[in-house]
Amino acid sequence: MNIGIVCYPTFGGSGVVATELGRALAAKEHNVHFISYSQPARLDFFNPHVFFHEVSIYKYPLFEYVPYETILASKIVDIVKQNKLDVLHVHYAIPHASAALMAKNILKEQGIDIPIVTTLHGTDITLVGKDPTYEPVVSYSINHSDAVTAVSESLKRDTYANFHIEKPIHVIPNFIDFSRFVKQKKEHFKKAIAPQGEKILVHTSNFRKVKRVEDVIKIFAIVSKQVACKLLLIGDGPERTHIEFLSREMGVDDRVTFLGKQEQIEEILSVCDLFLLTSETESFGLAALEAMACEVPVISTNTGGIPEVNIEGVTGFLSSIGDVDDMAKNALKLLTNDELLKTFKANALEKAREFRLELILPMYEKVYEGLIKNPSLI
Ligand code: GMT
Repeated sequence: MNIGIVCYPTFGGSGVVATELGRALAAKEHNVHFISYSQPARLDFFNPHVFFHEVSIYKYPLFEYVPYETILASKIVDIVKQNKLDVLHVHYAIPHASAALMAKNILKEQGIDIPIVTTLHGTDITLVGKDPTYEPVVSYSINHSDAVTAVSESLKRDTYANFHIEKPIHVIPNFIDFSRFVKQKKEHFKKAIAPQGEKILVHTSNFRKVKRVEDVIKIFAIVSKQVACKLLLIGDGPERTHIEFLSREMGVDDRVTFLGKQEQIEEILSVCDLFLLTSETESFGLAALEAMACEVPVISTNTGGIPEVNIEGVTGFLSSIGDVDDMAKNALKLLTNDELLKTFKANALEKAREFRLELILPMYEKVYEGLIKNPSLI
């Protein structure tokens, strides 16, 4: 198939899923055309079946704000025609789905019918999308896409609850590529971070408010009073300066390392003992799945789709949003009992295997094939 993928190029979850999906489709010799405003973070490899088309922004002096959606729609029209795309898959509703629909209508007038698959990822529904500033366009875009997928049962429920949706929504969860995400022997690295054999806790995110990274610091402050441990913070974003300040204020900055954005997360996860995910809302929690694949159990909130990934008392523990005392208590349960920690590490890996690429990729292929062969079946 010739498949177009529209996504954000950043380290955010939707961009990562889109890129990994494209990479996997290309490995099966589908031709994959990425359309984005810059090269996606994980698209730094050569494959003869992968193509990148940059949406270049032309800013006319009259515009105070660049009409990105218009530029994107025009680019999609061009790419679909030039590359004879069979299907267009857009990740994150805003503004990708509406731009795709505009392109679809233009192409229809030229005798080309391009099926649109929209994947809802999370904040496009739970946070930004349901705001009245966006809601009518998001509802319209979902209802007029040819197929709609959501990354968890929870996100599917939220979409029906917050929007007037008449379309079926297919749940296709986030996935993990075990050829990459696997626990590696990195003893030298572990020694450098925790020379006294301290336990290593880790959090990775885009440091937005929704991640409640301040709770990670609060949990660590409680835990590190009882167990010798270190905290690694991976990622960057608007809250980082505030979090650095908080870690100094709470007197834990000597045990906290800010690693910034990292490409080889699996190498870091390989030396970690616990993953902390404190989000206010989280449609799936790809970061937790990546940790679990590297045998790291998860201490998390119980919001959104997290309970579909992190299983209470099996792969980790779940607490109410903001309940840092409970999350610290749960972390200590594992950090003070090596046998239990070992069991949870094995369980985390076993659960992560349910989301392996080989199982999830055919779900997307089935949606594409169904649309191409018989649009009315989807
Ligand atoms: O806010 C983020 O974490 C980024 C966001 C995105 O769409 O780029 O991530 C969402 O999509 C991921 C991939 O499907 C999910 O695993 C994340 O749970 C989801 N984030 C939230 O719902 C906050």
